Amino acid sequence: MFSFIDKDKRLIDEAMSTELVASCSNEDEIIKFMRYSALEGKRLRGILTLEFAKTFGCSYGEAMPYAIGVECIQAYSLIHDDLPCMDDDDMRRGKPSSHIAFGEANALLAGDALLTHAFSAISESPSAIEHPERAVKAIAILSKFAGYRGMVAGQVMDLEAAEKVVSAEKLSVIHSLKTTALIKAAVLLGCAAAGAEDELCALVENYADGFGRAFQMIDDLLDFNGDYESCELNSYVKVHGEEKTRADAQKAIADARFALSELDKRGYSTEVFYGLLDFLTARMEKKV
Ligand code: GRG
Repeated sequence: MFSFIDKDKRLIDEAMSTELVASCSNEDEIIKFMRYSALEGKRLRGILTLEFAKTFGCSYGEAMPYAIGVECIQAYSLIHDDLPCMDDDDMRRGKPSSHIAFGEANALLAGDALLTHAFSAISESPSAIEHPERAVKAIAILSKFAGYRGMVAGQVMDLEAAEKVVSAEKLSVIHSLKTTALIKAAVLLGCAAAGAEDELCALVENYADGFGRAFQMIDDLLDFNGDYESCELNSYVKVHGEEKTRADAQKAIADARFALSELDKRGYSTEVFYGLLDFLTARMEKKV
């Protein structure tokens, strides 16, 4: 049912593996640390980039550096998020976190190197030579949504929210910055790779908004073990309860579907994007 996800994931995995190689012996160690964390994951953000680029007329090959860019940012954020000074998690993507495997300093540096490489992947791509304005736009999008106006701001607020009870309104802002911002960046990178018009970018951003909200709610549902006492203060389930979280996730998916229907009306092929929403629903129902 989700074979297109597996196919795109394989393409991104191969491209990341080809991208992250040492060009001289000085780079061996840091490349090893980067590859350890960056060659894993579901690749949902990279898939969004590739598929929106394709929908608006750009080949997978041309769009791949943009997908690599967003996946490098994703990998860096998870390495840093796992550090003892942040969420302090020993396991990530089914294996020991970067700082457990290589020590805290090396994990910090692997994250830094992936963060900075995201911008090299885009700016050194063939697309940047042919369409420099698309690459510049993509870099502006990625730095805005991943930085202090997006994911990093969300992380700062999230750390605070882990310590004290937060209002529903504040939690919604935190999740939109911490999680939805990078998902918006992913879809907008696909638009930028294809040089899509602003009107289309706005519709696609609406899709990402519903997708991102649902994604975080479902992540919180999957983390919930049925015990509200031990549930994290900054979890959607803790603030709203399990039943409402499920209902709100369904509503957010419906909002994303509505955004797609606007693209349908304009004649674009959107089947894969409905498929990705079905994947989120299947995740919520623990079917994938
Ligand atoms: C450290 C600057 C900085 C930011 C960290 C993304 C983030 C901010 C923290 C990660 C912690 C977390 C659980 C965030 C919510 C978003 C989320 C569920 C990320 C995990 O995304 P998946 O499930 O991961 O797509 P994979 O491994 O598939 O890439």
